[in-house]
Amino acid sequence: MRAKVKLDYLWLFILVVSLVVLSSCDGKKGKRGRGANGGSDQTSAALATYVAPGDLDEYYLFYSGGHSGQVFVAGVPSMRHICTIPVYTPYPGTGYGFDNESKKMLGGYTWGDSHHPALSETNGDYDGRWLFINDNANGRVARIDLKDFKTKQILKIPNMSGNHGATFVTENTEYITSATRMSAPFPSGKYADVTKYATEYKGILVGVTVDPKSGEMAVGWEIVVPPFNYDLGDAGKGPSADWMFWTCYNSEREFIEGAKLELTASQRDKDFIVMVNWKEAAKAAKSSKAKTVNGAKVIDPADVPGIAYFIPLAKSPHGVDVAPNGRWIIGSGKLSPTTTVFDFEKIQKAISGKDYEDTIDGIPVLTYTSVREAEIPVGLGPLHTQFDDKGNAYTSLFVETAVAKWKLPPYDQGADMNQYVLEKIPVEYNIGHLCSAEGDTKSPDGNYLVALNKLSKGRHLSVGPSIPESSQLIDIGGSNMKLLYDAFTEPEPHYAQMVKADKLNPIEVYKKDDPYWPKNPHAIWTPEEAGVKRSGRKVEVKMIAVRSFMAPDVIRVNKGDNVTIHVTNIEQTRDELHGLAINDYDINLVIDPGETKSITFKADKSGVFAFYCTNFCSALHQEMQGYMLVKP
Ligand code: K7E
Ligand code: CUA
Repeated sequence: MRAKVKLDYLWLFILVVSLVVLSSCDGKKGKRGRGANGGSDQTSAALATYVAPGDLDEYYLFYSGGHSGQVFVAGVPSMRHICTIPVYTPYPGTGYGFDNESKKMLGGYTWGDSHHPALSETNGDYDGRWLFINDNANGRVARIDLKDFKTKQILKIPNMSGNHGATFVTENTEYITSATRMSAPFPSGKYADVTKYATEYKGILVGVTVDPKSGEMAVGWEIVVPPFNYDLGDAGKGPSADWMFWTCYNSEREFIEGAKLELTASQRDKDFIVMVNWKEAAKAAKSSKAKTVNGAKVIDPADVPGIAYFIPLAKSPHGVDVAPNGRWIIGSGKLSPTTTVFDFEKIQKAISGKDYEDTIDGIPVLTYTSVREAEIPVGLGPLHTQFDDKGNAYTSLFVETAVAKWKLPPYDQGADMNQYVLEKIPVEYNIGHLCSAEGDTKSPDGNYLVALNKLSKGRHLSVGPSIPESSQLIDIGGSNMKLLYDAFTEPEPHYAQMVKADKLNPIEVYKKDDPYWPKNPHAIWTPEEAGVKRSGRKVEVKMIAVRSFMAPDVIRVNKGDNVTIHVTNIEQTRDELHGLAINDYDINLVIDPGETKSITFKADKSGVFAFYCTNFCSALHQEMQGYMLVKP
């Protein structure tokens, strides 16, 4: 059976325009540089981004690394890359994924697909404590501690298939959001053919709780929803603080083999935003209405009236973004040339008046015309929206390859909405997300905006067929948007977070006995405590590393022994890292000052294997070595 596909003209038009735009990106090398901007503009742009040697940037920019599974950190306005934080992927540079603890955290996976970083918030403002990020491929969320810029927890969410609608935090980091982009048979592990898609496949919306002290994440509740594709999310603020919002497409609830989802999922004029009251969900999870499935408290919204609602939105939406005041909810249907503003006050009125146009699987659909404030003709391919401090919004236009600046409500009665689209700036090329300074808080700074572009053709020296992603820094502080700088990253930033640098307070070393960090039971601080202990076939080594030796420097084991080495770097000086590499054993630990790391392995190759410090630590760094003797 084939789907009856209604290819409307707008859809065709957008497809054609997008192909034209994509193909015309080629070969415009350097044109914007000298031609369009002019000399004096270039000088002022250069000055605006120049951070003199020894000076510091004003903001941290945390980019997601997409399928690299990492987070990239840059400074703004210089846009210089400062560090890479490995999250879902081993990273030899920091030894991540090699020691026992981080290996265990990775849970056997070698990669993840990180899309949406979210800074923790207190009272709707970034508090500089943690950064959360999702894994779209393996249904996980992770927490990075911003005291040491390291991944501290990876939580696998049960029943999750494609965790894309994550991570977005509530006003006081009570919850982070998660949602399935690809519906699947529920509960996970169940088998059902795709021919049963409409009935056996389900989506889930998830509230992940965050411990206010430790940051420890746990699955709070899961809500089973119709088999749509739940895409992007955002948490409410101010008046809408108790709610979470996600867009969804494929409300046709079809997956027809060979019929192309891009067509079958674009038949209806409208898809939806789904909104969930997380306070009500938390209550329901504790009640008899919740069932435990694969360890998660699962709620059927049909059993809990008032927990969830659908809001109709132009078809195939991508981004949903809550304005700083929490009243305007902005959704963008990527096949429509408009972005839609919903009024949370009207939403509340529609809910209390039961002003529904439909009900789907027990979830009421609010009447579109009752909750919509306005449709803004921003341009072609609207995806995501960010905000400034002057009541303006900035929407990325993928197809038009531009950023549109427009005015948030109020609007004059019956006015031509075109007048509220204030300005557009082209970007090179085909923007996905954008990120403004402090953009997800109640009080964005309104000075910088970064366009995260999908294509960068011809904007840099060629490096073969696979080229870097482009990020463009735009000044939004004046009356006109100004392009300041092109920067490049490895694949593939989706979203980013920009936070005032002085909100973060990273440590310089792990101070001995600092109560903030859990005590490592294997830490030692003197050469006297170091040594090799054997019990049966188990060998345990306690090692110290300090400029410029390792103790012990000889480890004798027998072939087939199970060996564990705990290394403590007893330095208390900043940036005095030591490494431990064991030749031919694929072992690579990197230990920060004051840190202890462990590695367990089987000595399965006999012979003599040198070990050494990998991190250049002093003039006598080369001398920091020893031998592991594996007796046949
Ligand atoms: Cu790339 Cu947010 Cu995953 Cu849009 S998403 S572009
Ligand atoms: Cu320690 Cu090099």
